[in-house]
Amino acid sequence: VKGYRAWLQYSKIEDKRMDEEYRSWFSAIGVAGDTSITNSAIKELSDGIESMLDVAPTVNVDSLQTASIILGTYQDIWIEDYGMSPELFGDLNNEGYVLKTTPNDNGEKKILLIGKTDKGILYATYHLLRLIQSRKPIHSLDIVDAPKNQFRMMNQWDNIDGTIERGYSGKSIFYYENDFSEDLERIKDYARLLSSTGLNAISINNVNVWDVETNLISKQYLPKVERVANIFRAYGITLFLSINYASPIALGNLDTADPLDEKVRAWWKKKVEEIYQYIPDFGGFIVKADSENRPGPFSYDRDHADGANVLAEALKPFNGILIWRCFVYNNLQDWRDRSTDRARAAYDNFKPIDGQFLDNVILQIKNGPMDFQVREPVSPLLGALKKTNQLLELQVAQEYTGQQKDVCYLIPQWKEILDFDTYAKGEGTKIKNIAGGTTYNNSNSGIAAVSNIGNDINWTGNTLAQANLYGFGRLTWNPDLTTEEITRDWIHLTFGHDPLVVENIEYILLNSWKTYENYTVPLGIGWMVNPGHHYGPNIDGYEYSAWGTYHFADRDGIGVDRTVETGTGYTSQYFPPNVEWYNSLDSCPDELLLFFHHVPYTHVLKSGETVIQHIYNTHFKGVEEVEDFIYKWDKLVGSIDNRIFENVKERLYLQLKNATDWRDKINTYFYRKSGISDNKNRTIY
Ligand code: BDP
Repeated sequence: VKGYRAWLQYSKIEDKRMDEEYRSWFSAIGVAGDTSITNSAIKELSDGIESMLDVAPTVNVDSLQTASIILGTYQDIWIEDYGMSPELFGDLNNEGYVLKTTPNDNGEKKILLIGKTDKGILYATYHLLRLIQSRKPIHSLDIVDAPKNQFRMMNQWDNIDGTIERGYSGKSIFYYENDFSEDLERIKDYARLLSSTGLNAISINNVNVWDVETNLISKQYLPKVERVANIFRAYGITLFLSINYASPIALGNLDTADPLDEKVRAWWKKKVEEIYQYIPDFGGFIVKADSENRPGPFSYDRDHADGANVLAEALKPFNGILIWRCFVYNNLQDWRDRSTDRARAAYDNFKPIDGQFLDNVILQIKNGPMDFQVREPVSPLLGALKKTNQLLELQVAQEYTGQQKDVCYLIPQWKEILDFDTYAKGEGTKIKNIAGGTTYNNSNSGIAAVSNIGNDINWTGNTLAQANLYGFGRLTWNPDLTTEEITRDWIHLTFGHDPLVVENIEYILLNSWKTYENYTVPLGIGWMVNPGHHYGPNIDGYEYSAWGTYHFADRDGIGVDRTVETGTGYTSQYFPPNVEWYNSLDSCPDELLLFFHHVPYTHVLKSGETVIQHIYNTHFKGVEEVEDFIYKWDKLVGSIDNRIFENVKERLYLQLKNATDWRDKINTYFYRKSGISDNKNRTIY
């Protein structure tokens, strides 16, 4: 099924000339080394080639002379024979590779896939397969590539009962009715998808660890965790688990989980030793503590550093990593008290303890200070931690961005985030440099994201949402890739090369984030969603509750004053000149205006429109744009797989309904609040 294969279609090459050209390169595969990762590479390569070119190259272990495709690490292959110097590999990180085709003057064509380690061989293999699927020439390849981020991680929010927190594409592929799923093929195919984009780490259970999931680190489940770890290992992906901070109480029968208690410390040490007996290369733990009612060190009057370090210390002898999430805020705040501001929370909690974490701790920080809204400023904590490892957290799952019913392609958003200049170490200190570890010389850093897959046949509910998963991986490997490159690649790999197909899908994807923003929440204010499930409009849904997510709309104006002088002072958490840029009404960018300032509806934006007119205009426009998406999609009937066509079409109509609902509710609400009519006299109820 095409939807299932996602971007690993390996469709038959129909163009005769191309087919012959490609074929001439693939007669025999020679491989040096025999690890589970090289075996995955060979399998992927043979299957891919056979499926695209109808040839089944022979595979010869350790006999490279006769081979036309050579796979190995730079230490296992006599690379000088092929004009490469070992120094080339000296500078390359452990996952890097060289993909090279040798000149064929003597009629001998050879493709070399040489990794610094076996992981590089696998990434080179996917690269080569991608080139062929994109119909790119391969006769004079000379590619040296390596990932720019050390951790490239996927966080599953799967529960053992098979449900997925914020899952929009069926149930878990990992668990079934309170046990592990027996469908290991599906997990393997997921590993292939992830590793083909360059991801190298995964946590396989929800960050909210409830009673049953607490047992994942017990004998009851560890053998099955091991089985899953083995699958991912063969694709270069390291397995992590989310843990319950109160495990010493829940599993160890201790009367405390106080991180400074000797018994607790000893318990974690033993527990970690036990885990490593099952999984010798276990990645480590991810922890959500003292957040949204999850237990943590605060109960014992300890801070987050104490909390994290006890675990890090236990993991240290095994080179394990402790990932501690910074999504910490008071979710029981009083909406009438404007002195607390949820946006401030991550920074206020963690900045003061910068430098107190062990070096195998990484703090995982959401991209924005609130929670994965369609538009947020970048979290000021990123870059502010100068002596602590950090991991950027994104959400591929479309919790607040249409839940995989609505199309919302997030690569443009992530590009903006990665290219944001924090000025943490002067001009040019971009988020991508911080995540990449170059800014502060972090050995442990990178990017993680909440997964958007489930057991739907096409993985992501809406087939177009596959593009977010694909793009996340590619961007995480190399944040310098452009949105257009990634988008094109994804379309070619998934749908082929029909120009109209490429053009229309590209159009829909590239415009979808802006469109989604147009018909939902204006000018960076966020929320206004239905509480709980977070789909669809409910302007005051969270306005008078304890979550800290307010818009403060009244008859005169709207927005949260986060300035230093009259507001919450949140703007001061940025480095200059960003402080001033956001703090001053004059320079604050339109798209974030209401995040930072409370203004009258008649305030004139940089665009020249008033706030109220902007609200009306964007909401009418958003719906029209969805209609346009439907028009463009309909043109593709017959040109793409019918099942995919119908799947997306059905969802586009759901999106239209949603967009209309948003438009009508938002426009009506603000019309009634402000009493100001639309200057184009469109119907507002
Ligand atoms: C919010 C989700 C909630 C998660 C939480 C988190 O609504 O389900 O548990 O983030 O990241 O976005 O921990």
